[in-house]
Amino acid sequence: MFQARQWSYTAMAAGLLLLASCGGGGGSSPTAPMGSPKTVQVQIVDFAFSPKDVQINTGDTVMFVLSSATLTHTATAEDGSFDSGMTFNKPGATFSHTFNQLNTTINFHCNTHWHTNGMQGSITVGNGPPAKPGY
Ligand SMILES: [Cu+2]
Repeated sequence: MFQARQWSYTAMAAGLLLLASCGGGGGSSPTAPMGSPKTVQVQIVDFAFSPKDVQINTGDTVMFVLSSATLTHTATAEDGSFDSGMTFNKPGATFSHTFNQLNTTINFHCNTHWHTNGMQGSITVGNGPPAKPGY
């Protein structure tokens, strides 16, 4: 005779470790809120700044570049915040200044050709007021 034996197996789930990875959900880093500081070039061509009026944001840099053979120029702020002096001693010479002001307009000129050639310009930082008339 046959005895049907039912073997009950107790399945022992041993050693199964479910490793739940903690994702956190913060994968993507936000971009810089104000954007990266940039450098704007102003060429000194003959007896003029080009462009003569520049719009930048706080933290940006303006780099003046001598692009002609005349050497006796300066880039001088009327409020004294920067002054290149006679650094434009050869074509390609540069003078850079970083503007950390908020909402300001800085009028500047060339000391040598300001009155004779109207060699002047303005740098508006953020929402600065309009440049002085003629700048
Ligand atoms: Cu000049």
